[in-house]
Formats: sequence, structure tokens, C-alpha cells
Amino acid sequence: MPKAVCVLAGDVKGTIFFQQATGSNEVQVSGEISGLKPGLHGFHVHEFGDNTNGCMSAGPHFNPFGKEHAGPDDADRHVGDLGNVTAGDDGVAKIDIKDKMISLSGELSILGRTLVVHADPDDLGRGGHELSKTTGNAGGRLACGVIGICSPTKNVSLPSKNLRLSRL
Ligand SMILES: [Cu+2]
Ligand SMILES: [Zn+2]
Repeated sequence: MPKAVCVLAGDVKGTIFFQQATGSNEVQVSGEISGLKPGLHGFHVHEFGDNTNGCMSAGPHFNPFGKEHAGPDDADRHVGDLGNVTAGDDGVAKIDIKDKMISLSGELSILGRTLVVHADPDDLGRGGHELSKTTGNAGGRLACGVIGICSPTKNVSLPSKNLRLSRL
């Protein structure tokens, strides 16, 4: 089964795996991010895998259909809109998301693009802020990494215990 990985490095760090069963339209996103302020943090795939100017050169949310920003469960959304991750009091966010819009192949492939975790909660387009419909007003880009191909035989372990819901 195709698999991909993204490594976040710095004060905020973590490893996030992506896997998609052959022929399935669902991508399983799993992993852990540490060093976060407790609470919600916007979590998106941005368009470019360009980190030459840090996370800023990753560009806007991956949005091949020209939609407005929204939440992961909305039919009309940016393809890259994965919602929020939730950090506990220990600053660790455990991630276990299934998403039907991103893909590891074809037109909607996220390979070679950038995964970003933000300073603030993503309002999922509903906050009424001027940025709600473009970024969810999720604040600064705390950490990012390019999503790369990993070995299909790699053992991708899911976060086991004390799994917190990673979406609003
Ligand atoms: Cu983002
Ligand atoms: Zn978006």
C-alpha cells in the first residue's frame, strides 16, 4: 500500500505518516506532534513543497478546485484542509485522521507538498474573520515539512493509547 511520511523538526516536532490502501479513496493520517501549546492547532497540506523561505514558501492551502477554506468534513473545502490537531496539557497532539479528499496518487496527490501545523485553531471557515474563508485564521506557521514517499513495507504504527480526537 502506498505510504508517505512528513518529518517536522524544531521546537515543534513530530512525524506524521500517510497510507492509502490501493484502490481506496481514504488516506489514513497518523502520528504525533510535540512541543505545542495545549489546545487546537490548524493542520493543512499547503500547495508547494518549497521550504526555501521556511514554511512561508509552501504557499497557500492545496486547493486545486478553487474552493473556499472549510473544515475536513465539508464537501466544499480546500483539498488540503485537514482541520485541527489537539494538543494535550503535555503539548503532544496524537493524530489519527481518515480523509477522503487527499490522495497519495493522481491529481489530488499530496506527495511533494508541505504539511503545516499552525499556532492557532483553524475556525474551519466559520469564524467570521476576514481570513476565515482563506486560512481559517489559524495564525502563524509553527512547523512544516515536505510530504515524501516512504517504503510501502515500512511499519507505520498508530498512536496507541489515550487517543484524543484530532478534529473539532
Ligand atoms: Cu496551513
Ligand atoms: Zn484551507
